[in-house]
Amino acid sequence: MSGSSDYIPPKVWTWNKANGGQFASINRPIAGPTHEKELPIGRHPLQLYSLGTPNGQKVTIMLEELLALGHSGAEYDAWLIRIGDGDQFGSDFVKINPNSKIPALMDRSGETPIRVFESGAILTYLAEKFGTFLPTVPAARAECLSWLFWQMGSAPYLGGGFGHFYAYAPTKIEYAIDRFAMEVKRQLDVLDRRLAESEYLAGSQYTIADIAVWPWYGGLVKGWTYGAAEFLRVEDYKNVQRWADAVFSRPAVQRGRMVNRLSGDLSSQLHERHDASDFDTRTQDKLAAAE
Ligand SMILES: N[C@@H](CCC(=O)N[C@@H](CS)C(=O)NCC(=O)O)C(=O)O
Repeated sequence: MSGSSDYIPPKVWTWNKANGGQFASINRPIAGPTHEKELPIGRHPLQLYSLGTPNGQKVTIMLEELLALGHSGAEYDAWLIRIGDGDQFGSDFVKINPNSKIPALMDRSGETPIRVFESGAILTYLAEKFGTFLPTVPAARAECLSWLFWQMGSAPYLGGGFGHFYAYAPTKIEYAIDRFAMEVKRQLDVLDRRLAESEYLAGSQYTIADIAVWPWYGGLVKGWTYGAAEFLRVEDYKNVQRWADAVFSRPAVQRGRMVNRLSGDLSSQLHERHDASDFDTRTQDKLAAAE
């Protein structure tokens, strides 16, 4: 097995700023703001500061689903936070999320603004505020929250573990890739077995559990993530494939996936969203480009 077996950890770890990794310029061993920066505030009750990564998509999908149900209180401004440029370390952003990660939400609908960070907390907050996508019957609610928290605990192995070492690390370390590929395949099998017995993760209803899990694991089985579809043989997970297609067929999911997105086909990127009509503008741009 190939690896960096010549490395012996020193007695005390020190911060080697030039370790060469893809995220070397933004990763730090300390928290807190690096610079003063005011965040913009739009006209809607909800102000979202985010980026269209899987963690960011969870919230924009939820907001688009709420709007599709007619909840006008879910109108939102989605501002772009460029994590590659260090926007997450700006003073105003850190006041909303002391953990300096997207997504971060400010609810300005009441007298006192309410901050919410961590995507799972944001989904739960919105589900409770609007009374939907989180079952109230105890058994179904427990199932929904179990899968929601499963996602929060599992996705770091997929993103920070497998994705990091397979796609981003400056050297390919067989031990690390092997360890995390095994875990990700185990997680896909967990989902596949659940989705063999249940239409959606929490039961027959689409809930915030599906909204949280889909951007990570739906994207993975559709071959959108890390260029790893063949390596992980994602076509084997038939029930996850069926569920991923069903979730992606929802117009709100397709809209939510576009918001704050900086990669992929240009016509699928809506860098900021301040009005429902912003999506139409995108569609018109697409049609104009095709002419
Ligand atoms: N557990 C967090 C994870 C958030 C997260 O990892 N966000 C990433 C982008 S996907 C980020 O902001 N990274 C910037 C950084 O680490 O400095 C959540 O679910 O909200």
